[in-house]
Amino acid sequence: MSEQTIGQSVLRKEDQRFITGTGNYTDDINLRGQAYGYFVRSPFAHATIDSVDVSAATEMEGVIAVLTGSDLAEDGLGALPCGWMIHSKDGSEMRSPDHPIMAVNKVNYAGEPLALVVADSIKLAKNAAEMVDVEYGELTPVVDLRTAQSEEQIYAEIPSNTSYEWELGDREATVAAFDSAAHITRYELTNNRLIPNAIEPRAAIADFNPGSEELTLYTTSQNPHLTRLVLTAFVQLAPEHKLRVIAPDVGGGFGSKIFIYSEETALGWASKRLGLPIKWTAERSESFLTDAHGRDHVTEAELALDEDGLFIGLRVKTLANMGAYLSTFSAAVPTYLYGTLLAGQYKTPNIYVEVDAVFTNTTPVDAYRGAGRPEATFLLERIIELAARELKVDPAELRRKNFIQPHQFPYQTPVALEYDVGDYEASLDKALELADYGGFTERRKASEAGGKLRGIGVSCYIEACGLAPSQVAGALGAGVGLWESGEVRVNPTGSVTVLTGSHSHGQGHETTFAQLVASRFGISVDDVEVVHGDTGKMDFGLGTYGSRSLAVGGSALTKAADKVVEKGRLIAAHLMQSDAEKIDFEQGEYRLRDSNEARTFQEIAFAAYVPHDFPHDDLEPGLTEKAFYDPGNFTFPAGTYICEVEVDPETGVTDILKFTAVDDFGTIINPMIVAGQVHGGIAQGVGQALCETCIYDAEGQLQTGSFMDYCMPRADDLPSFTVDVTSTPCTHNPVGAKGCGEAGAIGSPPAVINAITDAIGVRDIAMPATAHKVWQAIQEV
Ligand code: MCN
Repeated sequence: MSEQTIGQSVLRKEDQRFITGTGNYTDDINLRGQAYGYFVRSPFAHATIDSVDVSAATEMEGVIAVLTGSDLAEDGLGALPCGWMIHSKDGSEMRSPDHPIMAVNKVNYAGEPLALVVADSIKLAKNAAEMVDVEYGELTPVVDLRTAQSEEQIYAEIPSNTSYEWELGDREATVAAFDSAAHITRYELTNNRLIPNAIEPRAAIADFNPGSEELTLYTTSQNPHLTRLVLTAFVQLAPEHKLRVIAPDVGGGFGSKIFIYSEETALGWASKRLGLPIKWTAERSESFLTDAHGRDHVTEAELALDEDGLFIGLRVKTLANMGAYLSTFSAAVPTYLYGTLLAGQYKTPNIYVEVDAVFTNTTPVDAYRGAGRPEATFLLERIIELAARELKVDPAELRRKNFIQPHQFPYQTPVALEYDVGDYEASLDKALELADYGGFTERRKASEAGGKLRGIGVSCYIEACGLAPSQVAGALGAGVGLWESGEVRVNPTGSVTVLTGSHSHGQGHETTFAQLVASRFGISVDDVEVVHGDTGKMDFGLGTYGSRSLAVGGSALTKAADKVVEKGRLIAAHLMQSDAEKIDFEQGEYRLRDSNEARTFQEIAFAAYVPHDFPHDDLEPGLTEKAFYDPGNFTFPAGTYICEVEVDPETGVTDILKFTAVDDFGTIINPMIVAGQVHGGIAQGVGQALCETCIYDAEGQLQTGSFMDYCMPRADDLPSFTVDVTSTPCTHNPVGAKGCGEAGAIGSPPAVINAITDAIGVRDIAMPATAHKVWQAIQEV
């Protein structure tokens, strides 16, 4: 049977088990003799640890051990490293405080773990944790990002609480552009701190086998190989070949499960030390306190325009909150994932950005869906909106006028990136049409007649996905390569097992990667099984983040599948007693050109494993191929989002009436999955714009530590989205695909805020634009 499913909305294979409750999440796994871990955490944001007395807890029945940060330090384990080195503008290396797995002398954020109780049940472990007696010496916490650089030092070795002062772009040229500007628009903004909130909290089971000396860590990871590498090479938890990391079904991550955290690491160490399996599953309140948070910027920006309304310069100064420590990828987020995106879809010739990365006594901040790119897009799409209003021109047309044109690709921006391809006007036009932009004035009148305020907001985003290439990433400070591995194993009956180094935790790889490989071989998607998330099964891989999996992991699989096709051609040539050059492979058949002779893919697979008459030296049995793919560049998805809102002036409640998204993801494997990705991303972006925000009080206590206080968007906060696509296939990967997993979260916040400010007639409103804030703003108009 021949099947071509690329571009078809094949139903998600994995959903069968997810919706029938037969998935296998970390917390579903139970091992014989397993104990339970519970962490003692600091109640203070900033304090010395003067003493830790574990005696009462240790004596409790059912308690196996109470292990402290000091025990861990005695065993010689290293600190948790940051995997990206950033240099300040003066050339110095970023400053990074030691990030202990469990705190020993001092705690630097509320919730930081300092001891691990291991007991026969989770209830016993929790009770015993209450009995651990810690004496703290309270210190003044640094909480406010705006003043943190002039407050008391958190770490003796880090002046001004500043990790690095980074810059990108040509300062002098940008100053000159501003000097010649006909108009300058200024904008100060806060990009609010978010808490990731994946449905499945982090969890782990560490299982040390004293016989084989192998440590198996089942954990909710987006990148099990990276976890293994960091835990072995840097933390010295175990030798690399003795540590197996398995990330089974994972219920969402949105970035927060990329990082190497204290809890999973401490559990692995404790399992080795005690010689028994230990399980830990975060309670939701622990997730709020300890999963790396996202965003949290304070920015001043200026856009310079000439007399024709062309952008001639952009100047940006950002303070980025890093929290108490540099989490695994945090250093790259407000720098190479942010500053480099400030050209957006526009020809702005001069851009200069400065970023100060600042420590505070708060939970560490790292990549969260979009990571740096939503912050860049928000800034740009808001300041352009403001410029359009100041100049009294249509915001959509001001954007159009400044777009990079299709004939200008490849396009080198002034902030390091080279965009390979795009057609921004095509997406804008389609979105304007789908949103009926032209009919807005009439709709506004209708709303006014009903006592409501109506507004429309446009946002044209670009993002860089599939971080690449390794050489460039390395030169910019990355501690790892950014390629991906793939293996295609054709079984003797012609079914196929695909092993990938990327990881699916909601993105549907088991379907889309199967489509990719099945289409190449002309076989059914049902005959392809995608395996991921186990360092014991597949080659080293880099995992999933930065919407890289299809563009990088899918490309590796395409390369491996191509190798299989070529090997199959040799086998077919042998079977049909001809030359490989005369064999065509199409629609699942190897056909001898100009003849009726053919062999199916399945026949070739069988022959590969039953090589009774293979020429001994020339043809190896088997039909398995591997490939590693290191991309030549990022992929650059881009699009236009339009949000239309109605605000009730009596209550300040915003109702999103229509949300239109037109994206260019290049070649699309599964339109339904891609639309789902866009829907999810928009929901998160709308959440940031309307209701989500993380608040600390002056003592560094998290005020939004539960779903009672941290408002997540719900289905009834959202309209039915209108999503569509345009397509300029990526020019440098074999699939032609660009990433889609973060676009929605990147493009949507400025569209929502542009719409609300348009509706109520104010210049700005800070995210989240809650009903209270909107109502207040209306009173002040
Ligand atoms: N796809 C496609 N055609 C394209 C692009 C992608 O068919 N042109 C498909 C892919 O094959 C894959 C899905 O769309 O099935 C997403 O692909 P991609 O854009 O490559 O992104 P990743 O798979 O690398 O996923 C990472 C991305 C990120 S960075 C975050 S954060 C995020 C997101 O995906 N976290 C998610 N989407 C998520 N969705 C869920 N349900 N849960 C998360 O934690």
